[in-house]
Amino acid sequence: MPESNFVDYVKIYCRSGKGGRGSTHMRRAKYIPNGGPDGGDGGRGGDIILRANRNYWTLLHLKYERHILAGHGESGSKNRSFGKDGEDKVIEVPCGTVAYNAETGEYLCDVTEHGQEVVLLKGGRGGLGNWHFKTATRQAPRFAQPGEPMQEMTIVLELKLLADVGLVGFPNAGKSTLLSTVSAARPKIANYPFTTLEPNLGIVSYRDGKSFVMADIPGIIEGASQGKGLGLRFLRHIERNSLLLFMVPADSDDIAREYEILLNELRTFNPEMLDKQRVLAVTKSDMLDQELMDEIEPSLPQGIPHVFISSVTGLGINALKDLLWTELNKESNKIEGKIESIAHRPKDIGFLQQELKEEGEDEDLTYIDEDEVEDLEDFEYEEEDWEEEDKP
Ligand SMILES: Nc1nc2c(ncn2[C@@H]2O[C@H](COP(=O)(O)OP(=O)(O)OP(=O)(O)O)[C@@H](O)[C@H]2O)c(=O)[nH]1
Ligand SMILES: [Mg+2]
Repeated sequence: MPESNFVDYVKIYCRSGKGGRGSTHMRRAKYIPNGGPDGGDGGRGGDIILRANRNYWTLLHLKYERHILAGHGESGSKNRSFGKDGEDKVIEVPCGTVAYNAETGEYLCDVTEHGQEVVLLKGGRGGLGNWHFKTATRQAPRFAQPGEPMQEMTIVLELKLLADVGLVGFPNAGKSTLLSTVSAARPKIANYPFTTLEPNLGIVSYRDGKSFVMADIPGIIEGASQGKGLGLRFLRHIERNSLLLFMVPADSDDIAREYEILLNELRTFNPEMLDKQRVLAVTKSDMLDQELMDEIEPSLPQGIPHVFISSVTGLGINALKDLLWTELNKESNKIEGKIESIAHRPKDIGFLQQELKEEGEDEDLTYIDEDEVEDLEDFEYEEEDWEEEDKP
């Protein structure tokens, strides 16, 4: 979806800063002929941090910043002076963003609460200066520690909207109309399929100042899991909803069958979607009279609570809100638990490559900084250099 501003999938390259090297300086001053080692420690390299920010709604801003590089630590210097720490880089993302390793598909983390931070890549520690290595038998160490190396990784960020109720239905079922009736959201509504091309969120006010969030997503059709219609990519936005509201219009030939088709597409996308609580709304019920409703009632799918509604006349809207509120507040539907169970899965590598291609995110982002190549030959970095006892 290149021309859309709703960006929910982006690949970026991240690199933390390397640690500054320790200094090997020897003190030299008038009247102090052998001043001994006084080389200071190198600074810490900057971290790459992912932070949830409720002021962002999409990942659009990252499309223009594909390379995120933290600062390097500076080298230590004479007089035991510390090198300056490298600058951390914070990637601000909307709440509900999930990060994966773009090469392996490994799940890295997600951030859901405003202000929540996760260090994606740690900056290298600075090397110790030579004065740390002075011993009784080694008065003038001419070596110091190198800084720890930087880390780099290409990551995929995926936004999964956090809403309480997700709307599921064929195109034209009246999903956007319902959202506009119960919330201040103003999604586009029209009498043709696929009016909605990107998800909309609305806040539904309930009694006594209570509220919940509803997500309207593009319609689903039979075969969506094979890419028909707009496919299933938008389903990720209702993956974390604790409740799914199925919407089938009153004039459908077979409501129960339409419901089964929807269920089946969801199952193909992710079987765990079926663990969620479901409610069925028979929409556009202003086209029915009581007699017709009584006639339809027995043919409705079993084991799922239903309401006849009309966004036009307001029929059943309060009953629907009551039902949604009650279901949402059942202990078993609390969103936290569901997030754990559903979002944290690695991506299969073949699937990931396919997905990157479809999203137009398969460009190679590898980053090489010419200035830095020269640094590597200087010294070998060894893990043992970093044993705790080396520290002062
Ligand atoms: N009679 C009647 N018509 C309705 C009702 N709700 C929606 N409609 C009409 O149904 C058509 C489709 O409504 P939308 O809300 O755009 O449907 P949608 O499910 O969001 O459709 P997509 O975005 O294409 O998936 C519009 O012409 C609406 O005016 C209703 O309660 N009664
Ligand atoms: Mg719509």
